[in-house]
Amino acid sequence: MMAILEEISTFLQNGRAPKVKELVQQALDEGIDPATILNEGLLSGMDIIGEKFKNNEVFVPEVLIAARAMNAGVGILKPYLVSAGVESKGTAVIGTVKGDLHDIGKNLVKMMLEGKGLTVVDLGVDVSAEQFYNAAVENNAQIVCCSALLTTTMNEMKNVVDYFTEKGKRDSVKIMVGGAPVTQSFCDSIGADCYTADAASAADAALKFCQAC
Ligand code: B1M
Repeated sequence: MMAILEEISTFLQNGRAPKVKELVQQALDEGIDPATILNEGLLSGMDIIGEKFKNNEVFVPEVLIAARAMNAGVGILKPYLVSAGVESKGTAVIGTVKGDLHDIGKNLVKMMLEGKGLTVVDLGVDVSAEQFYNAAVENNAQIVCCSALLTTTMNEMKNVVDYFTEKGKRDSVKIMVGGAPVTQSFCDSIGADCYTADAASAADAALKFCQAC
């Protein structure tokens, strides 16, 4: 791996947001591809923190400051990853499901959707089925994107699907699901429309749905 990407990963793990920003900018100036900086610098650092968190080598405060550094780095990359579409190709509502506060992956999905020219209504974290439903109706959205990072909260996605069914609106939106514990078979079992493993594939799938509308 290139030295600067390793440095980005290390400073991210140490939660050094200003240094991460500076290095991401430097990597861009050196002509390194933004997706490479994201995957091999920022996300690789976050992966290492995740492993350490799992093994009780670091704890919530360290993970939080690493997440803050991650967001700072993504902020610098955003204009390079998102080429603003002139005309909106469709509308998506996005959020992290009820009980779940993880938003880094959700923010990446949002960014990639915007990069494909979709209008995105971001409901943030801890979003209930009713909030997803109300926002979809108010904004006339074609797509609802649910993110979950916990095995305990992913089941909330079933409530989202069921809520749209109860309200008689299930056929007018595509419900997309994703996040680390989510799988294709889970998606099938709750009756959602689409599972994708990463943010870029989510954006591709969302665009296809909008084009088919
Ligand atoms: Co938490 N956490 N966390 N955490 N955290 C995990 C998820 C965990 C796997 C860590 C571990 O034990 N190894 C574990 C979950 C275990 C499980 O359920 N199986 C865990 C736990 C247990 C917890 C707490 C319960 C800890 C505690 O308090 N005891 C607590 C829960 C709080 C809550 O939500 N109610 C908690 C808290 C936190 C912090 C607040 C400290 C912080 C979140 C900060 C924030 O998001 N602003 C945090 C973090 C950062 C993590 C890890 C380290 C990193 C998550 C992350 O951002 N990854 C994580 C360990 C890990 O994943 N390695 C962990 C990077 C991000 C880009 O990936 O979100 O997966 P991800 O998104 C990917 C794909 O999944 C996909 O696209 C992205 C990549 O392109 N994707 C979609 C995501 N959403 C999608 C939607 C789509 C399609 C694709 O379509 C709609």
